[in-house]
Amino acid sequence: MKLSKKQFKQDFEERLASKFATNLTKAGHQETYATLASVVKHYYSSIWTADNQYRDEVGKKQAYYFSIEFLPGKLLKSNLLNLGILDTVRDGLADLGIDLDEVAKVEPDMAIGNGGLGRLASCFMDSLASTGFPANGNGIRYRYGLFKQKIIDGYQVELPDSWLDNGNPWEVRRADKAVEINFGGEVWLEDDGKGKLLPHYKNQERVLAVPYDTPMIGFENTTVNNMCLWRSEVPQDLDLKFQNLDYMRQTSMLSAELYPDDSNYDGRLLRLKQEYFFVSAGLQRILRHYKFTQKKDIRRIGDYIAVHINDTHPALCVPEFMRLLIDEYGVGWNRAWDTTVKVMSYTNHTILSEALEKWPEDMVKNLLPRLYQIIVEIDRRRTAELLPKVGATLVHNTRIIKDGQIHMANLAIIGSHSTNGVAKLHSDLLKDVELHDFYEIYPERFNNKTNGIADRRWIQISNERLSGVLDETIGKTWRHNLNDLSLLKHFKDDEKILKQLQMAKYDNKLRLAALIQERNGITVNPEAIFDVQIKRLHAYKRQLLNVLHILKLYFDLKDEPDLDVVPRVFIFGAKAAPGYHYAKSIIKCINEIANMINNDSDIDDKIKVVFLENYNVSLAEMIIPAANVGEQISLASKEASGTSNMKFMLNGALTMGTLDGANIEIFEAAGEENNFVFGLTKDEVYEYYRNGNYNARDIYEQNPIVYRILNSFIDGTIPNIKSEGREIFDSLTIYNDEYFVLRDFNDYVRAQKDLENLYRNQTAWTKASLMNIANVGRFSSDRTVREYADDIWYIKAKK
Ligand code: TH1
Repeated sequence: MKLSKKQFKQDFEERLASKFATNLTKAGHQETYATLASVVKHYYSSIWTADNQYRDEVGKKQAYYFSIEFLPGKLLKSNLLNLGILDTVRDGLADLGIDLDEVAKVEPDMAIGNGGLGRLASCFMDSLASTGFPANGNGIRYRYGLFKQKIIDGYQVELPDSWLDNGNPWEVRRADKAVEINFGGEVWLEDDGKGKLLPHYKNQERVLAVPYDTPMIGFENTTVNNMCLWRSEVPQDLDLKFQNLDYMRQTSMLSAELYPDDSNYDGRLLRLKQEYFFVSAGLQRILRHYKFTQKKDIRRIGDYIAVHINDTHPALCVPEFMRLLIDEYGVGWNRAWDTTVKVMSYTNHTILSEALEKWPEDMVKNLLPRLYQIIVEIDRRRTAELLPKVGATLVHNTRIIKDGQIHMANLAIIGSHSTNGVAKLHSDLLKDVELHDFYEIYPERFNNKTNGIADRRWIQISNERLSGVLDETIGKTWRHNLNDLSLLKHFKDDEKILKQLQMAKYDNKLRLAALIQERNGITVNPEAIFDVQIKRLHAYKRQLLNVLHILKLYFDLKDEPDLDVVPRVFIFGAKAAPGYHYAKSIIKCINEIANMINNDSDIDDKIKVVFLENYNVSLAEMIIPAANVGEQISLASKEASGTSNMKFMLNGALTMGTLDGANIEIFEAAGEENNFVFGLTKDEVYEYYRNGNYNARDIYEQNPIVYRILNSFIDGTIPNIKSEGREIFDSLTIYNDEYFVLRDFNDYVRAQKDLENLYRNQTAWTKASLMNIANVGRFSSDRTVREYADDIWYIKAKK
């Protein structure tokens, strides 16, 4: 949009006066932020309304991304950037004596997601709008987002994330578009006199779902999509007998909190209720909107909408869409089924068995009696149809209802036309191993969509310093098309450019060093290697491998204080699921090891270990631009994709990584020689599984370095750990090291040595860094969403 600085300053001052009855000299940070957001909202609202109007008139197909998590972070700067007014507003505020960066800090992170899965959904929201696709989000407006993490005495303590306390300037409550959701009770079918069976209900629990819409603004275009988040409330016309506090409490619980689980399955009833709640609400709104705006035959809805099931959490889309079509819109079973399969598509994000959702049959039957009937019928018809075609074994292995459980992945695959994994390796594993039986039956449904990241947020907003260097070197077209970063290759031997890249990195390191000083009271050397591992704490991600290497360096230096090492700062950020005891023990150990090393005068600043508390999107935006190395060290086959690996690459960090998830494609694109590859391959891991011959205890007993490091967890070397050290020791030596940490240790140490040697040659290092930036283009989520649009949703971009 067009906006002059003068106009902006006038709008801002007027709004400050009308909204808060104050002025520039008296306004506090909250007032300044709320005023700015309100002005920005005014700027985009006409574009938003116009785009909605256009869609209703043109009636093109739209996609709906159903996700139980979104993780947008802060919206102020990204809205400014996408509207094309970031610089104008920054300058205008500066004239008024206000620092935009300070104002931006006031906005709480929107953290209604746990990690990669939720962040991916938000990257897609940004990219879908920015590439002009009509595609909207659908989720839950949790009153409390992902918990805030405090580290107290080395332990993780969880505090509530009450992010809505000061209001949310971006959302619009649409009470007129509320829908009703029903749970429990009894259902029976009665003939309607015309030979059709219609359901009748008794004693259902009624809940009102109220939508809150947040605009997803495209980058310098006219597309504004909608992220619709549902809040649960008590219906206004509720029977008096239900109007009690308990009912109120129950109802508001539904959208009260995000499950702080990252890929660990937690089978609580409330979670199932949440899943049905946002699925039913979203589908009801879509169908109503279609009826209202298109006035076309409901049986053609498959030509106008696509619904995406992001992991299995929204898999109830399949039976709920069937229910709505059949019971509410009078469509026959066969037509409804064909439409459902055409409309739905599903992404699998993990093969970890503990994350595969299964619900007890009785639970579904009691909570969602009509859906249960429909699921049984889907299962029955499919079994009858396929038995003669593919035989009993395949049918049995792929049934939706098995062993008294509803298998949500099976429901999603069977009820949709597309199942995709999130990186090549992961998609291959789905086809060849994990979902092989489904692949035999429906080979045409399987495909890969390698994840991507919203590059605008992960460089233009978070790394202005590097963005500036790029503008001066290769022009600005990369801001619109990330593939243009390949122009940088021409400068790989240009010493002036390499120097500038180094200086940008150094400045970002200074900025992070100041933050570390402020938050942790640790002084770090900005010349040191900034070696970063930031992600959820999970055994398969192997933060422990990183820790063992740190301990090795520490003992080496204790033995030989004059050892010639390149100084390193090891930086961690990680939240553990509150119920994940082992992960919490690892956090405690990292913090105690940090204390031990940081306070050891023998070590000086050769090694520093920093655990930054409350890792979230905003903190990632501070850390990643300053990283020299990103640790992506999961056991091969376990990390479906990973996405922080792509953010590090974009910001010129080198990857220390295994051949897992999207790392493989990163190494392919940027060159193995410009990164550090180590560890078992997926095939070697599966070979161990087949033979059952992994023996961690042998490694512990036979490798004196490993022996000494592991003993330090239990012999008092690391102060202030008790049971935590023992737990970790036992997990590796007695319980046979589930994720092969010890097996990969030697090769990891070797790769770390290579890394250190390369860093000694700053020119060679920076060249490798440049090659990572120059080859990152395909990891833009603009590319990913185009593939979804072309191959799965069949939607077209505006133009
Ligand atoms: C993550 C995967 O672990 C990660 O590898 C991938 O990059 C990311 O999804 C995006 O595709 C997952 N997060 C969750 C969260 C829940 C359940 C399963 C997964 S898989 C709650």
